[in-house]
Amino acid sequence: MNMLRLVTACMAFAGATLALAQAPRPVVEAEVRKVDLDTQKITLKHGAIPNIDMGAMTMVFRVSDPALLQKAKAGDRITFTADKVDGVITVMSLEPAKP
Ligand SMILES: [Cu+2]
Repeated sequence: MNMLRLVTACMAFAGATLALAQAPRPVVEAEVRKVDLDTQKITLKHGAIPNIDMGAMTMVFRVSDPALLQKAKAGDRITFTADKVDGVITVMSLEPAKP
């Protein structure tokens, strides 16, 4: 194995290790704008989501579990985590904001 190949292999291994050791997803604050039970989507006015490089905005999210939609209604303040699942930004967890 030449040196370049060895270095490349080492970097690939380090990358895989980093992905496995990924920190927990950051918890983000948001205000619920709309909950759509038919399409299982939720519209959030959210703060920055650093793990997916997203700034604050209002947008529609898919949810990882339809049960999450039962925890919130329009106007609620919540905290949530989001990640890309199969390339689609998805709400992974959702809780009412602590007062
Ligand atoms: Cu967004």
